[in-house]
Amino acid sequence: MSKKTSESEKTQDNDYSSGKILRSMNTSPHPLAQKIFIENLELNLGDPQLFPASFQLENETIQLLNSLANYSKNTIFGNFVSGGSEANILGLWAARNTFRKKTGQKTGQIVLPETAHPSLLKGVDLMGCELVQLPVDSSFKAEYDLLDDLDEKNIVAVVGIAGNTIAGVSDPLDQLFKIASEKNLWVHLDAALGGFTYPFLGEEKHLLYGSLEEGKANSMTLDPHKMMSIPIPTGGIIYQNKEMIEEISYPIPYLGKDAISTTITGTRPGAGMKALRAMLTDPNYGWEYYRSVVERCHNDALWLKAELEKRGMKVPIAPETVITVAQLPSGKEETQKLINLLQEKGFMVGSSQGWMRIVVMPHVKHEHLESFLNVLEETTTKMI
Ligand code: 0PR
Repeated sequence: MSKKTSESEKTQDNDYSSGKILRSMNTSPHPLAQKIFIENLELNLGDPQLFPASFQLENETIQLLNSLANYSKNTIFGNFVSGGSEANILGLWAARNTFRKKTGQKTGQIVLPETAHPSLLKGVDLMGCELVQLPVDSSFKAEYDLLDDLDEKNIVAVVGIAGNTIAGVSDPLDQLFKIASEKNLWVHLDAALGGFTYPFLGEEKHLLYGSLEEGKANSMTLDPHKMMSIPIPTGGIIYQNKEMIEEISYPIPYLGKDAISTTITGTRPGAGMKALRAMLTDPNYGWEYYRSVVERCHNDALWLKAELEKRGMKVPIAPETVITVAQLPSGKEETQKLINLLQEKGFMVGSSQGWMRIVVMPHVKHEHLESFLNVLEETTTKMI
């Protein structure tokens, strides 16, 4: 590639350090995470015979995460994968195969809130299951009462989202767990955003505390390349226990007796796992460092709500995590026009179902939001 081409490609791409990427759940990798990631480019977690120490470390890192975030008081099982999408597909795959074993039925229904990330729709398609979409209320939360209208004998899995893509809020998980345990349903939680935001916010018994224990979720998506600032690609899938993955465990005999693949990809990068482990165990960083980052992002999302309201925008909910959604009082179409104008000015804000979404990730600093508000004010004044 000529120097010229690579430079022009670079200038066309957006850069997190500009402070203008306000819709991404990804962020700039932390410098320590980046250093450790680069040092581990050879590492393949799909080959435990060649990388026995790292294979062991993967499990230890999953248990470390669990002990810090308290998803379960028991020993859990999990893998580092390519991202939230692969993790969601794995959760549905494990659910579908378990359903097949339990019922002898080939296929059934997967129940998802309307706010589900497209990767879950891909998962339903790949599993050859029927999609049942649940409406959400005015706070973007799923209405699980409607599960009572379905025949539980046909349900493969029900999904709950902890920190949804549109508004960063969580579905009513207590209600979901209650219905699912009465009906004995597999629950998959998509905590790609919430897995590493809720544990840092609120009381000690945060929203996901104990959520991977018996009678609650069977599987849960985590995504360290979002809030944990680990380089892409680093996702995670965790399960209540090892039994959950029995039906998706494939021995790889030519790689030795320990080689049992429980993920979609065979060759699997371990660099992200190493980077996350380094961040969690470094005396200068660790869990409390992440708490300060998440608290700052959450507080800025709350501050932004108030500032947008001062400027006449409608903000339907207080941010639970790091996303602020807003709309112009003149409605969805005008809001979409505003989003387009802001994008022309370089501010990449999110757009979903007529709402403007601002995602306050670690690369978004308070002063970036201040500049954004100035441009927003200028733009809305001209629109009237
Ligand atoms: N689950 C939830 C709740 C998500 O929001 C996302 C992605 C995923 C799963 C899938 O995760 P992976 O992207 O790791 O497979 N959420 C954002 C989205 O697609 C990611 C994103 C990234 C958005 C960059 C915008 C952007 O510029 O909406």
